[in-house]
Amino acid sequence: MRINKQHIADENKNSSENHKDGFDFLSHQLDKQDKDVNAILRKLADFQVAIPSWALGAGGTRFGRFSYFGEPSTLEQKIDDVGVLHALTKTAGAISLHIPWDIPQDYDAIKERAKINGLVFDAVNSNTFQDQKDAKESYRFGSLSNLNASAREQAIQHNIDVINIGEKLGSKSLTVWLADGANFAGQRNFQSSLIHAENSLKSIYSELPDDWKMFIEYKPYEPNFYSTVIQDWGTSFMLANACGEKAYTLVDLGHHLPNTNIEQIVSTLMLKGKLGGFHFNDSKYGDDDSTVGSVKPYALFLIFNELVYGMENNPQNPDLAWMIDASHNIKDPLEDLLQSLEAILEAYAKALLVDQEELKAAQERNDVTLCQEIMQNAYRTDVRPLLAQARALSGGVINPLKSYRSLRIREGLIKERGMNSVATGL
Ligand code: LRH
Ligand code: MN
Ligand code: MN
Repeated sequence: MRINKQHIADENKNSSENHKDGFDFLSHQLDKQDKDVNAILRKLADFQVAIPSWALGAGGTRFGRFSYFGEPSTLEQKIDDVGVLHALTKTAGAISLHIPWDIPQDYDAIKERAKINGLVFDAVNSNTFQDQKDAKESYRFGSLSNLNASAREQAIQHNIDVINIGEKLGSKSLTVWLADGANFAGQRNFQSSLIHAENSLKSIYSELPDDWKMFIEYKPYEPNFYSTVIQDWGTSFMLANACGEKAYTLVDLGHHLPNTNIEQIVSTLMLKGKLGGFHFNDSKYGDDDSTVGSVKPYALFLIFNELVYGMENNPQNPDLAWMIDASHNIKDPLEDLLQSLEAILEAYAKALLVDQEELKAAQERNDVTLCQEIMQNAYRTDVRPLLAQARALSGGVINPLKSYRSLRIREGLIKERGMNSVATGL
């Protein structure tokens, strides 16, 4: 089912009275604080988050996977699902493909499908963490850092193939995440692993088109549980510098050890002009990939505060590639993504409310209490009417989750695809 303008108008008619009350109250309050409500609305409306093709089916754990009814089983269907999110929110205008899970068969048809849904192709993601059917070499002992030169060559060539696929779709960036590492102490020589990884990344980088970027994602552990070759932002930053100016670090929120100060990492990378992309999710324990903002919303706000500061003060850092990287085992994936999009925009809107001038002045006076008050005042503001207003002005719905249910989207997908469809991917 395709959501059309009439659906949106009908949905908004039902919610408009409540929304108007909430928005009028909030914009009046913000006016009194000298906030430029229209400028905030424009920023919210412009903010676009890519949806990864692997988030549209239910994820799994190593113990099992429970498919969700009406899951998309083809790339076309995945694009349609992102189209649903975008039609409702006007915030999800891009899809990020994982190769080889989503190799297009007919490029023109795929591009047309994306266009109909108002989507562009964001970063393409390579996959050297699974052995592919009929592959000559195995990645059992690593890919870009494997001791065996021909396994490294195969992984390099895969990344080049992914760039070529992305070029045909209009993508402008490649994201590399390596599972390479060791499960046991003594298994690998750290230095030779790093040297191989660096040389392999340089070989991929040398094939990167001029107007492309390469994002290097880091992660401390999993699937390897003793050491990971690109374990932290420092290693990623070092490798990005070794590759060149089109290479950047990518921060995935779940890829940190507990209590890591992610906002400080963001700030340092932006100062150095090397933050390229961002993967949103949330977690309680490790790389849980749960709904954005569902566990640590204040931490997300603090991260956005640094992102907003960087976007305003660090012209040396390019525009960022935003993506949700989450995958679930039990919830309706589309409902979950709607919740994540809302949480991202909420944190962004709150960060936009931080009075940077006032904060700077309080910092200079070492008025620690006031510094904290300024942050918490912004955080405690209920900004949801701003999000709804930005969405409605852009042609989306006031309340996406409510409309998703009242338009019976999942029921329509089940009718179309059946109860037992299975998404490709994780
Ligand atoms: C690794 C990761 C990375 C991958 C995705 C499938 O944990 O977050 O971004 O490409 O999972
Ligand atoms: Mn990620
Ligand atoms: Mn991850």
